[in-house]
Amino acid sequence: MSFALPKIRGYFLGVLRPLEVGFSIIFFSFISFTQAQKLDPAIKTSQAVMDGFMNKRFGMFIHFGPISLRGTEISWSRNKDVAAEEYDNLYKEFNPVLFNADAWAETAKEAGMKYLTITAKHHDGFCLWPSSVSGYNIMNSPFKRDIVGELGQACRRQGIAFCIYFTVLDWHDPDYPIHNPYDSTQNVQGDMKRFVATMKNELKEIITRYKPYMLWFDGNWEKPWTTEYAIDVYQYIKSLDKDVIINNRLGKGDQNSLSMESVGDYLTPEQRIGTLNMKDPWESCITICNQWAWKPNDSLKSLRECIQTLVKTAAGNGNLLFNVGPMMDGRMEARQVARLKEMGNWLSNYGNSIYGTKGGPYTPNQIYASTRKGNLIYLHVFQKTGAVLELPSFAGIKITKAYFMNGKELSFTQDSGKDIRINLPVVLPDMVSSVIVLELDKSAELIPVMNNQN
Ligand code: JFZ
Repeated sequence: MSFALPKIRGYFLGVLRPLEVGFSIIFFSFISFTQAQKLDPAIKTSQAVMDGFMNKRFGMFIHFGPISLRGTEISWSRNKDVAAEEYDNLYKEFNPVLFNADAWAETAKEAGMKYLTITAKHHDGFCLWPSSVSGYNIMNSPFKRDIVGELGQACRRQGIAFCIYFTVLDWHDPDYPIHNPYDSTQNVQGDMKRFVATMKNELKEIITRYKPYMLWFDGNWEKPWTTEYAIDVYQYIKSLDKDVIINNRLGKGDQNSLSMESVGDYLTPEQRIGTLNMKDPWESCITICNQWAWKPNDSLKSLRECIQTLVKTAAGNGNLLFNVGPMMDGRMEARQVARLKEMGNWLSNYGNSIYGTKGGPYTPNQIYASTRKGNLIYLHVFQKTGAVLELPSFAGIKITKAYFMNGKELSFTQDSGKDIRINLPVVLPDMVSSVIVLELDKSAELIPVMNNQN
């Protein structure tokens, strides 16, 4: 808004001489201007819908497209590892014949994931659905099948909420002014008005045809995209489906906060676990390997790292969108599928300590993290540092019982003014993350967040 304000100020000061009048007009025009820049709160996604989303805690992110033929990063390798000319022609060979939507949805289900987000269109502009708006789509590849549609159906069969990733920048579309993020001399005039009109038509197709639960926007940082466009698109989406959830990368501004500039419902820290936040909903997107799209022999995170990432995310009151990049033949890598299954096994034992919980009251650290629900605190212990686990106490609330989840009771002390002390056995029951349940005499949600360090 800083770009438009001087204009308004100059105009009014030139016309109206008395200073106070001038200032009050500047003030009021500023107010009305910022209001024009803001979303009508009445159309924002409801609290009930957001609560439903945040209760899910664990979802699958899928980055997939013709670039899987090269094994380099989606969109970002265009003009870098792969010449643009070559990259933009990969779709002619894109034929993932072993793609099986049910297999992907089952893998997500078995991992304990409750939602799934597919890159319908990434920054390279390729559409994984049969779009009547853009010809650069899956029907012009040898595969000729609606990957987005088949996956949406499979997710519904598995009871997984189906979500769609859609970028607001498109380095392939001639109407978009930037074609090569690495070389500004290739920037052209473009036609943002027409580009946004195209985008809205694509979104209309996506929303009416696939009924996504959530839209995961991205690519908001480049200059041609403005808050005005973001507000316009948000309003447009809500006119088609008032309940669709929208992440905060539709608007400009920091992905890690909900600011004046942000247009969207929740924060999106990337490749890191978000910080504990009891106020703003958030979702960390993190890769199971290093690259978003499939890369041969990419290093796979250990089960320990996968589980602790999920636990620390829930303990910070956030969701985890865990990314898998399927191979060029349409299958997910067996070792990644196996890792996801291991996560699902852990969740089948300890899922109650993750789904539908709130984060806190303890701030996650190297030794432990906690979640809470009703009068229970779920204490996740990652490692043992001695025979006793010491935790800062809370006032006015008593622990009535402590036990390992699905296991034996533990002795503890909670004396006023002193730390809580829980006596641990010689060996913790779970190698990756052991869960101790603390039963309280009041709601655990009454406890303020504790800034415990270790
Ligand atoms: C974005 C995408 O660019 C990335 O490919 C992936 O889809 C991820 C989930 O989201 O990540 C970013 C965002 C911003 C920058 C780089 C990667 N940036 O500003 O350099």
